Amino acid sequence: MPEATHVASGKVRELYALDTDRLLLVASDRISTFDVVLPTEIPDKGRVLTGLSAFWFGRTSHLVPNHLLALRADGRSTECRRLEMLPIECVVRGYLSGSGWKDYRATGEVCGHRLPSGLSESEQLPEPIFTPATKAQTGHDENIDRATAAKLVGAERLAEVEEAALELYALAADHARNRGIILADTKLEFGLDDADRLVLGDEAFPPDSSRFWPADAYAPGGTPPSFDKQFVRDYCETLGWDKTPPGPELPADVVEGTRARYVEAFERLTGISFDEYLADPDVVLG
Ligand code: Q0Z
Repeated sequence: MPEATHVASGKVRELYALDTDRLLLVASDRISTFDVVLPTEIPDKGRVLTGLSAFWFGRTSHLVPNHLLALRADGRSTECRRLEMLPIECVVRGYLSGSGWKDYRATGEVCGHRLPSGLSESEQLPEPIFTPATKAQTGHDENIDRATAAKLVGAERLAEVEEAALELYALAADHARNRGIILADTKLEFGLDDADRLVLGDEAFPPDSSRFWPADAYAPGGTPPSFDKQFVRDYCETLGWDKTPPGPELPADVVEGTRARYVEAFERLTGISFDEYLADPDVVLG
């Protein structure tokens, strides 16, 4: 891609600079499970994630402006405004899972939120909570309390970010729930534009940075199946793999089943056929 300079690689995405003000985010078809990128790709996964993100950017810009400038015809690349990213991950949790469940079990709190006693794993919280985390360069993000987050971004900015993140989550979780999907939690990233205005960046509610659970299989007191990755996880569990790199190749039926789940998530959440998206990605922008 001669018109762009590569600036960063994520586990499953690449970031390029188009010029001083614009970046290109490219979502690959790579998939990770148990934090390991597998050698087998899921066809169209990057397009599903890009299309879903763009769908949410289009439907939330009245709440918070976002970095999206344009979708490319390949359906997997997003041109976006270059921001000065805030040094925290903005996690919102409506359900008690992952590191939230771990912290709650150990302390009764998550990021300084004291929660009712006796909650089960994956239980819905009385109300969604904002649980910021540090951005770890390697390894896992670490949950932090409000005072630590305020040191990183300032108390005023933190209050603004918390309000924005909670509003975004409420909108997306309500929309998803009406389509049979529980959005258990999500990780958002914000940045500042050249006038220091708060802007939503990176991705918005793709299954890679949110927990999606099928509502019809949900029950508290365990780990509900993941809407998108459950076939991959189940297959990996049959292998006795120790979850350290390299990960296993996936057989064709696991690839096909997983692709179908991604496409189903896209179609349920957007109400748009995935074929329509492939023909013209801008259909998700409404
Ligand atoms: C996003 C990331 C990826 C590796 C930087 N609008 C923006 N302005 C400035 N920086 C970013 C964005 Cl989105 C930005 N990342 C995350 C994405 C590969 C890392 F595709 N890093």
